[in-house]
Amino acid sequence: MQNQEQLEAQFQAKIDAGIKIEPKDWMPKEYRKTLIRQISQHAHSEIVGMLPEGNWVTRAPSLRRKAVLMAKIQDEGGHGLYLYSAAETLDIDRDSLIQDLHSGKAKYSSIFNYPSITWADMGAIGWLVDGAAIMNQVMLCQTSYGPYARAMVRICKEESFHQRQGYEIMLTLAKGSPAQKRMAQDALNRWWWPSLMMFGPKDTDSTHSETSIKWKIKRMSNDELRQRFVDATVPQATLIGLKIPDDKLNWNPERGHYDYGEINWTEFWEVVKGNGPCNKERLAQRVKAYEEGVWVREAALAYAEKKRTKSPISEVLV
Ligand code: BYC
Repeated sequence: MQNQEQLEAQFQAKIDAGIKIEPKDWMPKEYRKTLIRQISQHAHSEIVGMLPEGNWVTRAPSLRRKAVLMAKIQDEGGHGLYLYSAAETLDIDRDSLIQDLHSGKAKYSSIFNYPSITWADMGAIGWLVDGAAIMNQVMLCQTSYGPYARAMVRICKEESFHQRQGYEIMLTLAKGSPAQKRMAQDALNRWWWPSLMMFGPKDTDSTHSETSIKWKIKRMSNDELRQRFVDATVPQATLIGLKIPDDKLNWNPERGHYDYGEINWTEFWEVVKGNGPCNKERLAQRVKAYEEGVWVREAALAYAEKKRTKSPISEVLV
């Protein structure tokens, strides 16, 4: 019989050797807890993240734009479902995770508490929000927990299409009439800073990074990923003639990176605490959808039960 210390040493050796941890493997309680927290928050973000874009389905400017937007929103719903499934492999049931979201106990990404007020916001969300998400999620394809890493591979492929469709909306608006260009610039102005906040608090204020990096749940720190996002996105804005709303933004040849201004951390923590512009509205919409979907869940369960208990004679009679 091995003691706790030996088990932990073997676990860390596996992580260091790049061997994936699978659901039935031994893992420290804290590793399991961290994964449940992060994967479920990620799943909630995908599901709540459908709302700002859902706001524009009926008002998309063409049938093509509408079809693409609907496909994207459906993808986000699918991502939420893979991620809930990945979390369930850690011995937690989906219903309790959803209850934690609805009660306000579980977090979801701060970005989805901002309103989507013009069509250009659909471009900015795809370009910046999905762009930030990919930066983070490409790293998560290498995460140490097998089911999470595998879910991320498919999610990243879809996010990459989402980012391009958003950028294409921005490009079209930026090349359009002066009013359309203003609309694109206004969306960039409003979504830029919240997108940088998606990467989480700065490294010195991040409570989980050190352990998560040790366990290779996270492979890079919040600030490293944020910097990568800034470096990749600034040239994209320049290419379509839009200006990043940051007077301190400057290429730093010594660092080989862009320097950028200070994020408003007071705003970030207020949004995380539930006091952002749309927190209450978003949660109320999710709770309402859940309550209105009771009959669907009951019907699906009744059907599954019927299939399980079906005898050959009842099959003939049905
Ligand atoms: N918002 O120690 P830290 C999408 C919390 S959706 C809210 O650095 P960690 C899409 C953090 O939870 C994809 N809370 O934490 C969908 C912690 O609080 P707790 C979204 C935040 O976990 C639809 C505390 O602050 N992506 O692509 O090491 C349409 C301290 O932070 C935030 C993911 O979910 C925030 N932004 O690192 C379009 C990626 N940041 O839990 C697109 C998966 C931090 O102790 N998640 N907090 O109460 C992660 O990679 C990590 O969880 C984070 C934070 C980088 C976000």
